[in-house]
Amino acid sequence: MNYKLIDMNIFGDDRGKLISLEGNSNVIPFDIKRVYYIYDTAPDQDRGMHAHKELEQVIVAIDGACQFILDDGKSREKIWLNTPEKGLYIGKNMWREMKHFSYGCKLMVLASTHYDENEYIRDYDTFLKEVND
Ligand code: T46
Repeated sequence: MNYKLIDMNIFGDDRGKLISLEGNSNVIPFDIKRVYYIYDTAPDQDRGMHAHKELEQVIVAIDGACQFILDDGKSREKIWLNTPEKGLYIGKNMWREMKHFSYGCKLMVLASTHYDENEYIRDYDTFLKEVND
C-alpha cells in the first residue's frame, strides 16, 4: 500500500497551535506544486473514485472528518482523517474513495504536480489492469 499517516510537528502554547508544512521535508516528501481545498461537503456525497499515475499528495482534515478507502489493486484499507495533526500521504497508483464527510469538513491538499486530467484513472477496471499488468 503506497500511503502513510504522517504525524505533524505542532508548535503549541497558550495562544493555540501552529503547524508548518514545507516541501521536500520529512513531513511533505515532495516539492509542493499545487494546493487546493475541499469544503461544503455533505455526508451522503462521496468523492474521489479515481487513481493517479504520477501525482503524490498529502491531505489534511483541517476541520471535521471523512473516511478514505485506499486500494492498491490487491487489497483495500479504510482510514479516518479527523484531526489537523495528521496528514495522509497517498503515492502513485492508489485508488481512493472519500466517504462519510462530516458537515463542514474541510480538507487541505498539497500536491506534487499541477492539475492534469490526463494522469487521472477514473475507471476502476482500467486501474486494476494498469496496476496488475
Ligand atoms: C484527490 C482528492 C483528495 C481542477 O480544475 N483543479 C484541481 O486541482 C482539482 C483537484 C480539480 N479540478 C477540477 C476537476 C473537476 O472538474 O475540479 C473538479 C472536481 O475534481 P474531482 O472530481 O477530481 O474532485 P475529488 O474531490 O473527487 O478529488 C480531488 C482530487 O481530484 C484528487 O486528486 O485525490 O480530491
